[in-house]
Amino acid sequence: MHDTYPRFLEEELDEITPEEALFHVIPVPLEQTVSYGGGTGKGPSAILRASSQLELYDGVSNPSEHGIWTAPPVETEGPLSDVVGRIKGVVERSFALGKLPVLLGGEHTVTVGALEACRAAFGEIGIVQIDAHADLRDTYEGTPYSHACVMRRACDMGHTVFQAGIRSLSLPEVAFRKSHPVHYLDARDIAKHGIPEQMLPDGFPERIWLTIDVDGLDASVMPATGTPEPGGITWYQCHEIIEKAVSGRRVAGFDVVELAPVKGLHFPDFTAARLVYDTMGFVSRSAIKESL
Ligand SMILES: [Mn+2]
Repeated sequence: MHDTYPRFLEEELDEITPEEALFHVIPVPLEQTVSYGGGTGKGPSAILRASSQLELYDGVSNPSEHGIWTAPPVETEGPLSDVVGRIKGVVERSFALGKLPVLLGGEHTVTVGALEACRAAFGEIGIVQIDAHADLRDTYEGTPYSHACVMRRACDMGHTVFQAGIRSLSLPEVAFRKSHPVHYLDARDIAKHGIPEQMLPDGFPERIWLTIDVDGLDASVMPATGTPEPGGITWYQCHEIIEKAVSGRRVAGFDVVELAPVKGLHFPDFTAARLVYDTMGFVSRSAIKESL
């Protein structure tokens, strides 16, 4: 069966043009470097289908008032350098319209295209990552475009990284964090001490990209992902991290990646759709608005 790509919240919202929408939802069904469990290629389609079950009210506001447009899926066949270039191009088109791209992965590599677009449009910015894994490897299984290398590429581009929820690191990644501008709030520290009032360090860039790997959440909340780790953050800790990351900052865009749907288990798909919509809510309420 072919994956279908309905619009985000298709059953609730009338179709609008890219110019009318703040949020540009961009499905990127990339699955090429997966190293453990597969299925991330089906993530974007599952999120879009599950989004039809969302309520427009997110508990605080109606994020859809700002307009949500859904792009056709990005072509993800072919060499990864080409795929990353296509993602960069799509994100740049959203930036050119003054809009906020929302990428649906797909494996975490999709973020590399977005971060290249950020660099071209805005220069060096801050990257806030929610994840179980540091993703700071230089190469993994022979490619620099592996999902395990995404934040290393961000550092190569000169972006400043803040990572939250991490609980899986290689020894070279531990060393890299000490010698580069990588800030972190690991899952172990969140479990012990919670999330500090001032979460991002002094001097962290005002403009950010938010990248949410769903495996940052605990597996009891999010079992549908390829490389699970025990001891993840809760749903409301995830909310708190997102809110503290975007409050008073300029949000270039965000992505939600690494959902690997499990046949017959639909709650994780809905959880991912809700995460996308709730993040739109935090961004539309708390971020500095440039393009509303
Ligand atoms: Mn991860």
